[in-house]
Amino acid sequence: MITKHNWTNEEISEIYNRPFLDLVYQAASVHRENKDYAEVQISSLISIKTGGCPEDCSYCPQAARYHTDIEVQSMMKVEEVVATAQKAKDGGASRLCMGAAWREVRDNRDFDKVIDMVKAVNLMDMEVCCTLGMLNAHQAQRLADAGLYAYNHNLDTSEEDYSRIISTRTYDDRLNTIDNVRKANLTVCSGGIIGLGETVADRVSMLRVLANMAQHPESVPVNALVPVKGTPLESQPRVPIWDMVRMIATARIVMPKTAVRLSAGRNEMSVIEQALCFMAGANSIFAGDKLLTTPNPDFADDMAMFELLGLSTRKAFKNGRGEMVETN
Ligand code: SAM
Ligand code: DTB
Ligand code: SF4
Repeated sequence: MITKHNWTNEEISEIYNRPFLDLVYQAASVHRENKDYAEVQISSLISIKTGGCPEDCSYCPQAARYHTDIEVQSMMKVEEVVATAQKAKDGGASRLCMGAAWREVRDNRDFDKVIDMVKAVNLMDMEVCCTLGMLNAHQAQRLADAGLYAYNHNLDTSEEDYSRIISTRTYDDRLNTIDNVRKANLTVCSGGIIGLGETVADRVSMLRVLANMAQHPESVPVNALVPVKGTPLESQPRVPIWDMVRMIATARIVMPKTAVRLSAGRNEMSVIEQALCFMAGANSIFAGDKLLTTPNPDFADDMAMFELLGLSTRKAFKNGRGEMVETN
């Protein structure tokens, strides 16, 4: 199947709105043509700098301006990160994603420390990912030189809906960082959140931006909002599983070679619901009992689920170190 990069909203909307079982069937077929559908990538998250963020992302418990129960914590030590990475590796993770509650990276001692963390985890034969906010080209290159494999920077919602959710930066700021990440030859991880009160047209529009990138992101996380007390979105209703499956299936069809990650929200999903997401083309998860600040199923429960569903875990660097994943 040829990977297409000129999707229209109409085309994507037609896919998203197909009768549910047709949509899942088609997504499952695309998945089987392009991927080992029984292999799931496991990434583990670690919050290296928690809380106190100056941004106003209305979903985020780490924004300083909202009164959530998150305790602000200073940067973790490199040794602590290595110990956590080892636990994640022992639990079956092949990728470690280090997150910081920053608006952007600054060229200071904290960034030097992140560079040391990237080097240390890279030596453990794990794929290293960071999500640190906005980056300039030079900072992206420094991370790449340290051995970073992927950079996560989500679009979160559509361009049209962006200012309703975040006012302290623009969609173009987001796209610009993704561009800097690409130019440094890092793999791109970018996706979004559903359940923010967006319309189906917003979901479609966000998928169109991702699917029309000159090279598709190597991974696309689909997060279900975890409503956190104290944030403006604390009272949002839980995302229906049907919407989660539709979003995953549509992402799978429009970006056939991308790793589609069933991300935040698994703690509230049954194994059957998650099985439907895997059927619809999800082939990656975040595992470990915490996401950044909120709970997630623990490794043992996930391994039991994999056993039950006949899924296996993907090894690190299957497409080679420092190489782009397949041809997106
Ligand atoms: N500060 C950096 C940034 O915003 O890019 C990196 C960390 S930020 C917490 C990473 C991503 O977590 C956000 O882009 C968003 O998609 C996701 N996220 C944050 N809070 C969430 C929530 N309550 N539910 C679901 N996803 C959430
Ligand atoms: C992504 O798309 N989801 C992850 C990761 N990338 C950084 C974060 C989810 C955070 C959920 C809320 C929390 O635990 O703080
Ligand atoms: Fe800060 Fe990232 Fe949370 Fe936004 S999503 S408030 S940038 S930590």
